[in-house]
Amino acid sequence: MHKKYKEELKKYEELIGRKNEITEDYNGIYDRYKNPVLTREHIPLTWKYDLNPETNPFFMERLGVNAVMNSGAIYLNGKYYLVARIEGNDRKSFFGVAESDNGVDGFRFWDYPILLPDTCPEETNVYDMRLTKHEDGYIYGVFCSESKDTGVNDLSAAVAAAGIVRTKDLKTWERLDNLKTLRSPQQRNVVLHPEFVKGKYAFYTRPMDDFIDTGSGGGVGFGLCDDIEHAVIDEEVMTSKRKYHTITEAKNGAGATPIKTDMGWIHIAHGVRNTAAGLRYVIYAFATDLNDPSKVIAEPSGMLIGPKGWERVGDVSNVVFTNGAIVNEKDEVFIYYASSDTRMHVAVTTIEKLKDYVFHTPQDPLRSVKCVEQRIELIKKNLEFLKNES
Ligand code: M1P
Repeated sequence: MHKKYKEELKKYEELIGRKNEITEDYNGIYDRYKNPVLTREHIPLTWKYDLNPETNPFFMERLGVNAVMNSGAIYLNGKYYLVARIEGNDRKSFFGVAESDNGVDGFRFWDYPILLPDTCPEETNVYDMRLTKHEDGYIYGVFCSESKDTGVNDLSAAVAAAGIVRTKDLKTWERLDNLKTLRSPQQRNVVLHPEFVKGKYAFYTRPMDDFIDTGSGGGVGFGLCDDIEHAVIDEEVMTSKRKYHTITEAKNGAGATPIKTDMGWIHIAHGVRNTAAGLRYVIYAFATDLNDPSKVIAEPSGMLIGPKGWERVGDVSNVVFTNGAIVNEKDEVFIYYASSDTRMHVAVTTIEKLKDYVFHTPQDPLRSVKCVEQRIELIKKNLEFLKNES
C-alpha cells in the first residue's frame, strides 16, 4: 500500500468524524452550521485514486472530483440521506448517496455512485435531483437531464429537460420517460409533489424559453399528469411568481419537496436577481393551500438564506441553492443548501418556527417608501413595548 494512501485516508476519516456545531449567527429562524456537510474532500479515495502502487506509483488522482453540491434529501428509517450532485474534474455531474445518523455531520458516501439506466443517448449531463416520497409508495428522483442543442450552430447551446427515476431503497433505480411539458420548450428545477392532486401526479415546473434565460417564464409553474411512467403536462399554472425588483426578478425555481403542515404546504425555493457582479441566488420560502398546492397563501418578504462569508465564493460565486430538506420525527427541519456551486451546508429549524416565519413575516410591499413605512411601524411598536417594559 502506498504511504500516501494511509495519510490521505487518515485525513478523510478525520473529516467524516468531525463534529459540526451551530454558528453564532442568530436570526431566530434557523441555526446555520459551521462546517459544510459535504465537500469534494468527502468523496471516498476509492473513487479518485488507483490504489495499486504498480499502476499508480505517484499515488495520483486519476479521476478527480471538482465539487459536491445541490443535493436531494430524504429521511428513511431514522437516517438522513443526501443524493448529492457530484461534479467530476471533467465537468460531468452524477449522483451519489451519502448517509448520516444525525443530519448535521458524519455524512459518508456509499461505496458506489448511482449508475442511472442509460435510456437517453443524447443526454450529456445530469444534476440537481429532488427526492419525493410519494403516496404511491415509490421514492421519485426528478433531475435535470441536459443535452446538446443540435438545432443551433453554437457549441455551448444546451437543452434542459426533467428526467425521472424511481426507487424503493435508493439502490435500484428505474428510469421513466422524461417529463414533457407541451407549452414549455425547456425545464429545470422540477419537483414532484408528494401527494396526488385531483387523483393525478402533480409537478412544480419552471418553464424556460432558453437554457439559462427563463424568458417569458413567469415563475414556478404547477401542472398535473395522469401517467408518471410517460409524464406529460399540457397546462402549467403559476404558483410563486417572478416580480420586479425582488429576489426573484431574474428567475426562480422550486427547491425542496414541499413540506406539509397544518397551515399549508411550505416551499423552500430559490430566487435569482441580476447584479453588476452577475446573478445572485438566494433561498426563499412561501406557502400554498393544503387543498390546492398551486395557490400561494403566504409570501414572506425577501430571502430566507443568502450566501454569507466564505459561502459567497466558489465555482459560481454568490449562490445559495437548495433542492432538499428533511423533517424528522421531532419536527426538526434540516434545510440542505449548496454554496456557490461548490459544497453543501445545513441550516436547521423546526416546523413551528418555519410556520411562524412563513405566515408572520410581512409581505414585500414592493416599493422602498412602503418598506420604510413597514419598518417604522415595527420600530414604533418596539419603542412603545420597551417604554412599557421599563
Ligand atoms: O449556478 C447556479 C445554479 O444555476 C442553475 O439554476 P437555475 O436553473 O435557476 O438558473 C442550476 O443549474 C443549478 O444547478 C445551479 O446551482
